[in-house]
Amino acid sequence: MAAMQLHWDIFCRVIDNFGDIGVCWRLARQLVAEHGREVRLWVDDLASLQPLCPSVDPLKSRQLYQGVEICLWAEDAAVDCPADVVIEAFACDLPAAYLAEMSQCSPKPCWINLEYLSAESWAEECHGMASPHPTLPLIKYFFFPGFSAKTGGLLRENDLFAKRDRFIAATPTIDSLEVSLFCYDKAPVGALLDAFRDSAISIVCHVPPGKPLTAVQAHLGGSGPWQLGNALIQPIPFMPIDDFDRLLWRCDINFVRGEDSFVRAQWAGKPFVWHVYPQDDGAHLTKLEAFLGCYGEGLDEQMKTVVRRMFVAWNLGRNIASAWQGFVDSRTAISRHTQQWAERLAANPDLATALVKFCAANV
Ligand code: TRH
Repeated sequence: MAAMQLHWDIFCRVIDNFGDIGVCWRLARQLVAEHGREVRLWVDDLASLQPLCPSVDPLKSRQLYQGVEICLWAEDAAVDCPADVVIEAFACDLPAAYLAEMSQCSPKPCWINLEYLSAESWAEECHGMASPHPTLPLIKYFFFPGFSAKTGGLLRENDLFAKRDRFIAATPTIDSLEVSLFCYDKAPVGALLDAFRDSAISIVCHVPPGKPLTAVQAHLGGSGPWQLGNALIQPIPFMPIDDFDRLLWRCDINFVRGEDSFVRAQWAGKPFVWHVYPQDDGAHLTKLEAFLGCYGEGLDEQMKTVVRRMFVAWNLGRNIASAWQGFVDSRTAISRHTQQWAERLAANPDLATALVKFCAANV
């Protein structure tokens, strides 16, 4: 029986937005809470973690929070004694000195490259692939999150559904349709707001700060809140990460983006619309189609078309009014399907558990 790999280092280089750090924070916290690991989370930009975890002090180079040792990954940071498992998040490149030290360890640390989430089939083919370092006696393994048992699965805390269901049961509903709007600035927000304005049902739309609110303000002017016909467009503050889950659980329809909020909306079991992180070469549209292909399983052809039209309209910026009308008219059926989808996904091991098992098998 391999010795328990107690010490884990997670390295996170924040590219932009919040998803990189959101994913790494969730993983670090879960490894501590559910797997008894001692985790150091090395982050090059603590200011990006602070909005998600307000108790984190962005000026402290080392701090312990929720059992995780949060370390500022400054270029000259002395990253001492490599851990038993080293997670290089999103191919962020480990510090050269740390890599050299890893090569001196015996046994060698298990070195994981945690990849971005994709529903594309190549993620299954590449999941678990070993890549020997060109000059050092080290092997890096590619670990792909995903929606099937042939991948590393998705981040999911073991009490997530119970917490969700308790919250929903205890939260009074309002007469209006509650919508959360978390998107990139290139989303066709103006067209969506026009559709909300013309809506026969009353809507409350919650708009977080940053790119979503900027896009709303560009269309409506001023700083809000705004009453557009039956729709109240309500700016909200950026929430701590667990409060954001509760927003997704409370709303009837969630517009989400990137990777982490995209996954959390699926766990919420409510209709959601995904704004894919835009890529210049259009690769994000391939990611979108791949996801629609697997999420659509179990939906009848008419519903598949309704969902696809909404996702494509939102990502391509056209036909929003008609796509929205079809989507909102079908929200009950889509909600039922999304709950079943979440249950299906939860039948796979969660990503943290899959990682622990993979690393134990690749000491
Ligand atoms: O912020 P994002 O656009 O992050 C993106 C994606 O991760 C993308 O895959 C990556 O390539 C790019 O960064 C560099 O979207 P995402 O992934 O949803 O991450 C947002 C995080 O912010 C998520 O963990 C939820 C959290 N959040 C809060 O905690 N509170 C809030 O109020 C809001 C709006 C978000």
